[in-house]
Amino acid sequence: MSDVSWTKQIQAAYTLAKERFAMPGVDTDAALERLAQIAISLHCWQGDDVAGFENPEGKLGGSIATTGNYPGKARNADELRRDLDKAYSLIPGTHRLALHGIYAETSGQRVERNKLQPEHFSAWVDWAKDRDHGLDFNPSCFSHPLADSGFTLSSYDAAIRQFWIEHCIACRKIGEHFGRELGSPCVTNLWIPDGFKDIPVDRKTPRLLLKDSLDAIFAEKLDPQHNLDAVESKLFGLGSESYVVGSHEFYLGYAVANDVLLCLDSGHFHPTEVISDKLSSVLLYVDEILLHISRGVRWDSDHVVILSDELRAIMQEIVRGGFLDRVHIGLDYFDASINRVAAWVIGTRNALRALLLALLEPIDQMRELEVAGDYTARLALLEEIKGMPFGAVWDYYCLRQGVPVGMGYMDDIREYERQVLAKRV
Ligand code: RNT
Ligand code: ZN
Repeated sequence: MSDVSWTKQIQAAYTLAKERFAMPGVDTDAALERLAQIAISLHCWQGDDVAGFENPEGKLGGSIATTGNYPGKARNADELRRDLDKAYSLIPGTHRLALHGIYAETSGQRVERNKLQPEHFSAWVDWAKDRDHGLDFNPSCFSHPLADSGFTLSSYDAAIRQFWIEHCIACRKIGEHFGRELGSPCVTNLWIPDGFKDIPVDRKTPRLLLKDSLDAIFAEKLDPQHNLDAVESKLFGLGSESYVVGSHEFYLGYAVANDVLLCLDSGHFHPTEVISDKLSSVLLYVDEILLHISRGVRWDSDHVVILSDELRAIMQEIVRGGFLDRVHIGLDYFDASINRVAAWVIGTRNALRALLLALLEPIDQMRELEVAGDYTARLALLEEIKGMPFGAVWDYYCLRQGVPVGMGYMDDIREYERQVLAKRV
């Protein structure tokens, strides 16, 4: 089929879909306009299996692991930026990038993590400015000799704690710099791996130590127009199966008491526990949330995001609750067994598709039925809207945003693989 008739078909399908959605009162044009304003924060670490540039040959540590050795991973910042450019070009809309401390560019010099400065990220800032990507940031409290004991900010060793406190303070300042330079607040998210493989006798002291460390890190107030602090919990990790210092209760309490953002990672809870149900509760008590959208599979918390029921439920909660301006949507997964650019594109497109599905709900009608106690009609409607012509709206959005429609993006990725990734040996 020629490009012209393909385009005409997509437009014709959209016109029909628009009419169909108008029946229950949904305005598809308005939904697409809203979707175009939402920036998802892509995670730089999918591009190189969380290696970073400090010691790319070093072993990944800290209860996170990648499996697979798909060829073509980015070996330096230029390659990573090039891969990211390719990914963004296949995703509709304008999006952000989340960096990690270990992605500093130090011109071959060894710079300790507690000495990192904004200048070590200047190439990232130039790149982001050029492309209108906001930046988010993360201290890297893993894959480092001072994290080998399994403890960082909650270590019994004061010198170890101090090193990581200094690293986190340095990262907040870098985040503030990003926010100021780019005119959009940087969410600086703190996650630490601290925990025990086997049953501890003292669950209390490491938490007291972590609380003190956090107080030291956040002591200096930074302008929220430039930097927003977030804290991320976890239930268990590889090697910290029995006890994680920074649990959900720990950080929920900390976020409420100290007015910082709570980061909810969808892979960090019990396998049957979902974060979609937490949003409306947590947002009663904290101003803003950071999401790490991920996909847990058995013991892994970091599979590529698919258009699952839970992803849809998360986005429904955000849209139905009117929380779009209070929830920062970031991604967090790493799969080294498939094309890494495709992993970004597939996961991000799915996050956007779930958002669009949520924006296309006849929410007034749904709510009316619930308030009236008509649960029969509520169920019927919820099932009925699953069959609405959503795909036609999504295709049209991709077309209008100038990115490939449908599987078209895989042609670009295959070509990029041949031209660029395959040559990285
Ligand atoms: C780890 C956390 C954390 C990391 C990244 C690399 O369990 O989810 O967010 O995945 O910071
Ligand atoms: Zn995470």
